[in-house]
Amino acid sequence: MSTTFRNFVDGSYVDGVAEFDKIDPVDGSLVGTVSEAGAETVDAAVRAARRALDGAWGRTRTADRVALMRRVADRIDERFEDFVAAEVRDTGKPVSLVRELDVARAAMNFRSFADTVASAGQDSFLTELPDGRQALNYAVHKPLGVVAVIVPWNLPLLLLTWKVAPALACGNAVVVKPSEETPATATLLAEVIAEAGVPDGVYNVVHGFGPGSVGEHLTSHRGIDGVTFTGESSTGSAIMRSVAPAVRPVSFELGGKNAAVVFADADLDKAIPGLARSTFLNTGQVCLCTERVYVERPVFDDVVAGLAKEAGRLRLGRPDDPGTTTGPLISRVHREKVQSYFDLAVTEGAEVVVGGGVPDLGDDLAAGAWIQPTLWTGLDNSHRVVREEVFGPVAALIPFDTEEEAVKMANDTDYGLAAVTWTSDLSRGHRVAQRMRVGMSWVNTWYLRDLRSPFGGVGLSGIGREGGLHSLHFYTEPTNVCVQL
Ligand code: NAD
Ligand code: 6OD
Repeated sequence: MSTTFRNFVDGSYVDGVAEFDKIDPVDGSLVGTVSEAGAETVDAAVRAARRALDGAWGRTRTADRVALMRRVADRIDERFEDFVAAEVRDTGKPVSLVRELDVARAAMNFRSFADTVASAGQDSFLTELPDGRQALNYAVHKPLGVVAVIVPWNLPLLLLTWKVAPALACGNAVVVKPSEETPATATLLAEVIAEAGVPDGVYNVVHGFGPGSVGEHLTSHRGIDGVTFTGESSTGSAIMRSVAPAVRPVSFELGGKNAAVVFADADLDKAIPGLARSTFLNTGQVCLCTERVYVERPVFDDVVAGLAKEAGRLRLGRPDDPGTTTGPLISRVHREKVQSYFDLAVTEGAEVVVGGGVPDLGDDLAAGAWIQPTLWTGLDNSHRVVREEVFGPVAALIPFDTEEEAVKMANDTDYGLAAVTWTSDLSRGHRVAQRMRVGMSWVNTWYLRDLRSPFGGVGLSGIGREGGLHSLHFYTEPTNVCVQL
């Protein structure tokens, strides 16, 4: 039976103005039909969100919202396998990965932001004037309002809930636009949020594309009070232009061209599997993935050989096969982009250590979006494939001779999202990690998360930080109250 993913507005599933197909990247089969929202659907969603804020939702106590967020988390746990199935169908990721990462984090996002909001304090100041008068200054933190939440396809539920959980915990109402590639989990979350008791109009979903479609209708709507967005840097620029006339705040988590630096003193038994994980996890489709690996010259050949061996161990296959480690890319369109970088790398003089093409996985999977994990040597920072985000399972390995040179090469990028330093020298680990011009700098690990920590990027990688209290800063507007005593 074919599924239709419908929009969710003011507590009901509604049709939009057109339909498009959602294709399974595993084998090219039809997952279902998506109901594309029109400008009027977006308008209805924004108005519903405003009504919710003006009504009972706008008067909820923090403690009640915290309890609701915990109920949403519990309900996600109860419907865990439904979310897993939906995410797997949309993305083609291995089931094990979706269980461990995507769906587990969705519940954790709601619990973590419930805790953060429950325990958040605030500053107050006793102001003393020269003439002896005193005043008490404090701030009330009000919800930002109607928040547009626009998310990509690579970690659809994880990234959606990373934004929806703090937004709702702070008392906002949201209009969510999932990626056109991954409509399923945002739609299912609507059911779960309603079942948990969140009132109508607080969580709305509009499906469709970006430019000239739902994304643009939403970001240019005068009824929204802010935009939180995760996706490509160029989309971030377009959204900035769209919200500029109304001067709305934005929080942007954008692209990356992340570096790993491996010093000769690193424990290679840990560094090489660590590099394999940071390069190939989710078929390289994590914004934090490593695409540049700088290796101290004495261990360069060992690291190249070790990482190539790890790449050879990856098993591409159907999501429900327990042996599968690696799924397809999200779509044939994205594969064309990745393949264009494969061609460019060769033109730019790369030596292809492993991969570089499309695997033959048999007739069943021939219509999928499969790609080979790929490693290059023979490139440097002047090459486009070392400067532009590929967003696939690829890395260029480049030797270095001094710590100074390694830091300089790692920081020689327009992006600034994440970095990894592999070393056994603790002082060097701290020193190099701090010098990285990025939002997140890991040492001897990668993508180890504490949801209270600031998350975001510098340069082309974003604006602002989310996570813990940083999220609360974006999703609330403080009003300073000054009372003369
Ligand atoms: P994308 O920018 O193409 O799309 C993201 C979302 O924006 C989608 O829902 C899309 O429909 C929408 N969109 C596109 N154009 C729009 C417009 N003009 N107005 C409003 N909405 C618009 O990104 P993608 O291809 O879905 O995701 C991959 C990109 O996301 C990569 O660049 C990756 O690095 C980045 N990303 C960054 C982070 C982070 O935390 N920094 C996390 C995940 C992904
Ligand atoms: O783990 C997170 O909270 C997060 N925002 C991850 C982003 C990954 C990018 O693809």
